[in-house]
Amino acid sequence: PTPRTVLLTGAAGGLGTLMRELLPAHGYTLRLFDMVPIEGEPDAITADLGDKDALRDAVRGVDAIIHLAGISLEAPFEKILRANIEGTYNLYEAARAAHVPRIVFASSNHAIGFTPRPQAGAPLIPVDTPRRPDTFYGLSKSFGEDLAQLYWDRHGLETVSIRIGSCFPEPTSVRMLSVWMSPADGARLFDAALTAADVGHTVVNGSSDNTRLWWDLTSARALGYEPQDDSEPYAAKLVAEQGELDPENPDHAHLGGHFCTNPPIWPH
Ligand code: NAI
Ligand code: 15L
Repeated sequence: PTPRTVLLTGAAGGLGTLMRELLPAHGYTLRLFDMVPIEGEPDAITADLGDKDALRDAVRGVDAIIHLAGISLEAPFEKILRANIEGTYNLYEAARAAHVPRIVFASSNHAIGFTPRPQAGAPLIPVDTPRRPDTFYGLSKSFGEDLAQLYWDRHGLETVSIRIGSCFPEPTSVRMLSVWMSPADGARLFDAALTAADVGHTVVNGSSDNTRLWWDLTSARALGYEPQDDSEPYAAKLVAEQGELDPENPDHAHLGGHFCTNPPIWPH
């Protein structure tokens, strides 16, 4: 059956706010969860992913979960460990205990961020490319994908792991022209991930059908995703401001962009 009531974790964040606006039109009723309160949403659950009692109550009776909550950029390892690694484990345990059949996991391009960006005419990055996290953040997404595989193999809990490129209202860099996912395409991909039959654990690359695409969208399309948008209308302005990507610039060499070159944030 088509899932209707969906728990949205990370509902207060940038992507969560966009999906709160867009997913109801696809027929979903959302239950909202975030550690920060959401203005105008008195029924939202305000709790941390470390709060197992709150998670047990939050997952009760939902048809599926979209898991966005967590640290969305590089941070010290201990913080990533708590929010993204332990937090995602806590959510999966709550879902397993409550027999929630499916989770859509917000993975990231940074799980494979050290993959060289394809040069013009080269094959697109396939979804089964080896994991090459570019940060502790990307490592936590790699963990989440493996956790999802474990919960499918052991417990029959399905997941679609979406390696999101850059989902913002508009692309803001030349790199983003290649990995941008328009919010409307984001909602289409979440909808496909929630409704496709028999996904087991499926990993997909998540972006619009950009002219300058770097990765392969075949596994996303196999879920029924039909992207409608392309970043190219934004290209002339961004290229005029920033120039084309420079093959000699290490910030431009990999899928993960400057995540690969920013000074590491070591544990402390
Ligand atoms: P964001 O940082 O705007 O939102 C994350 C939300 O999670 C925040 O509202 C925050 O309060 C909440 N959160 C953080 N730690 C929590 C905890 N321990 N317990 C409960 N809530 C907690 O990030 P954004 O951009 O909305 O991304 C959402 C998800 O999608 C993240 O998991 C991010 O890693 C992933 N993603 C997003 C991309 C994008 O382009 N926006 C690209 C790739 C992945
Ligand atoms: C991500 O994983 C981040 O959560 C988001 O803020 C962007 O930085 C995005 O990747 C990106 O690579 O542009």
